[in-house]
Amino acid sequence: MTTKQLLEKNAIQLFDKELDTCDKNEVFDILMLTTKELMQEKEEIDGDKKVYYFSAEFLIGKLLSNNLLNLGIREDVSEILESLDMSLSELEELEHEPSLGNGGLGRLAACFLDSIATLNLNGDGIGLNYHLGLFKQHFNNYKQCEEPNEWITPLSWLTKSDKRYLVEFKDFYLKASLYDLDVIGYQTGKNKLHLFDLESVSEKIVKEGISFDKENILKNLTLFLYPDDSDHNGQLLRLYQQYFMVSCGAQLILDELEERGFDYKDMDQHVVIQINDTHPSLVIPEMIRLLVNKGLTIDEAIELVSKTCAYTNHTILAEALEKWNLKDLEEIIPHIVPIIMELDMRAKEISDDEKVAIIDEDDRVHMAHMDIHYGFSINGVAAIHTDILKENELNHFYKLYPSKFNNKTNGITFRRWLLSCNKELTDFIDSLIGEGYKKDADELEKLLKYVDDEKVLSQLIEIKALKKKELCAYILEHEDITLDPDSVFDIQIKRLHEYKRQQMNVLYIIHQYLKIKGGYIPKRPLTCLFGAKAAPAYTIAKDIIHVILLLQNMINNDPKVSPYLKVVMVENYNVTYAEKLIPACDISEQISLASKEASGTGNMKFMLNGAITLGTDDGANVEIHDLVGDENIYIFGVDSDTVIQHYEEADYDPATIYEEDEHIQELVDFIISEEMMEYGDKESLTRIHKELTTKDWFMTLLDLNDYIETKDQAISDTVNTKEWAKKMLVNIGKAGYFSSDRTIGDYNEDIWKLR
Ligand code: 26V
Repeated sequence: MTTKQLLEKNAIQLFDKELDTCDKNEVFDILMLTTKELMQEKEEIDGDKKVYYFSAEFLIGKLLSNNLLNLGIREDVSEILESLDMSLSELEELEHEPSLGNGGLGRLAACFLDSIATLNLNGDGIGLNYHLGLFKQHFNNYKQCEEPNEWITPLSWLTKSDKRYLVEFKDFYLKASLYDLDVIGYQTGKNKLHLFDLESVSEKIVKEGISFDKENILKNLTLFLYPDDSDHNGQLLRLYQQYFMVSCGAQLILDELEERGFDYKDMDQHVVIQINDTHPSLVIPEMIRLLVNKGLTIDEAIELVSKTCAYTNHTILAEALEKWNLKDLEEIIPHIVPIIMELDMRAKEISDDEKVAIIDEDDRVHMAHMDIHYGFSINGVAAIHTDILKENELNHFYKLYPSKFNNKTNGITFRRWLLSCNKELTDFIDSLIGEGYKKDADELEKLLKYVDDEKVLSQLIEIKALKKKELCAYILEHEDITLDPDSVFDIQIKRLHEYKRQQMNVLYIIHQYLKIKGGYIPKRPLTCLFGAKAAPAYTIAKDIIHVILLLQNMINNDPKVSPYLKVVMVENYNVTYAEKLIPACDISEQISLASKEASGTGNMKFMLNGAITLGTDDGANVEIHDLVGDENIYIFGVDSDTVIQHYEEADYDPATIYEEDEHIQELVDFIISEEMMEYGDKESLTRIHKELTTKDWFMTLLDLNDYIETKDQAISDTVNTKEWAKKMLVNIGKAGYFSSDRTIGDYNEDIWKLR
């Protein structure tokens, strides 16, 4: 049957109507069902060895357009919809975005699933089906409020499987159910994302905002991703979630091993478990326990699991490296404790250095340490990050196990971050270099021969202008703010965290505002866009959002300033929003304190869409810098060695900078000025002011002057459109390295060895 015939059949089946008499909502349902059916028909990828990617997050984004693209029928469907006077993009608006992730870590997992399937590798994702996922963000009174995010609709991509798993806790068992999502590769077969769930969970227990009874595990277990853990019950709930996920995942692996006809004792020949950050680390003791139950000796089980598990580290921030109190483990999963103690004892035989202990003197269990002792591979996510792990943060481990350490620089799937979100640029690239780059991203380099071709350069500028206009329309509709599409679009979109330094961007905006107030007329107007969610219990991050929203109100409503400067913080930033923002960006803000951003992946998405990076030599920015050269990137700030030295010597003092630099003082003090206090919350503004002038743990003031100067330079360079377009072209041409197909190829080559 042709796609059209399938749609017509499903119109009758669902609504007992002819396709061309259906309305938009009906056509959406018909299209969803048809796509799902076509995906079900796809052949499952198989192979002797299989990777299981364990992750607390899978930030998969909307799937309709992506699935159509990978099935190879997107153009077909677009034409059919046009004949019905509808467009794919308006139908996409009807899809709810799955809310199963928080930031880069979760989005990376989603890109990886896409690439694993595209490379025809046998590999599934393992995670949880959070009913309300990450909270939905609202702004009220210039502050972030959190609401439940109901994303699961009756007709969704999830398919309930008939598999059930029993998970043992101290005083009870829970019966898990399983929901599967098909993951289609680009013109290849399919894998699965397995999301475990608990049927007794109920959204009804959610009270005001996102508060709920944290002790009612039967009803709350899979409600939220990262439930508030600022109290003990919240911490225990996260532990319940983690163990539930890994126990189900481990049981699924063993079941599949048996179904595939393999002996448990050969697990390492047929299975790789990739542990995405430490949230799934309990899979190590759980798998050992299950294997012992199957009749293996503890020695055999430990050896086998150690040859099966590999760990990816995504951060050097100490507060994100998880440690569980042994007492809490005893309270929830006592049957796991003797295994962890055994693992700890054996690790202490290898080294008695407290720094590499699994259980420390305070009886806390260090999850990353367990991963490193009992995993066969430890990787960082960008070259500089892996170097810092080896030389600093995990140096003691590196000395013990040098050959376990390796780097896998992150990547992004070009299917979503170019082909889907920027069709105009995609078509233009196709017309210049053909379509080979869609399977082999390195072929983008062929673009470089056009670096002096004026027609090509002006076409690039035109496409950017078009995407900016589209974004303006979207922002007008969703935020009710009118923007100037001819202004420079400067964008910072990422989780809100002090180390990412949204506060530094804020100080630049104040700098620009005060200059314009003083009579300065900029050569080009500037639009500063932000998108970020702050963790609900992270006070300073919420203070930063408060400052941004106050500035937005003050600046956009000031007739003297707003023709030259506008600020927008978009509400509920998510994957869908990113897909609109990234193609429209001129300047990509990647301004973390050097050494702190493990990789970043937004930086890659922006580059691929022809934005120029303004950033520090941190994370994957370093590799972008190497690839495009000094001419095509704006780098500022102290380097990671200097930062690490400041921390070691504890000699950074923001108070001195604040006192000695009048301009910096003026900018920082503006935060507590009368203008800001008029609508602002005094407590919040005073707190962030104090933080910057006394602690400034992420050295904002140290890099501020260099940032202002470099950003001014970047903005003024946009005036020379031809030169700017050259930079755009070089960035696009050099982005091939950051395809997640390359990254997954590297994982497979060095770690998984699937074929
Ligand atoms: C850790 C924790 C620990 C306590 C519970 C809440 C929570 C939430 C998230 C995390 C993970 C932080 C690690 C993370 O997201 N890292 C990001 O990973 C990206 C993909 O590798 C990378 O591009 C970003 O630079 C890095 O910040």
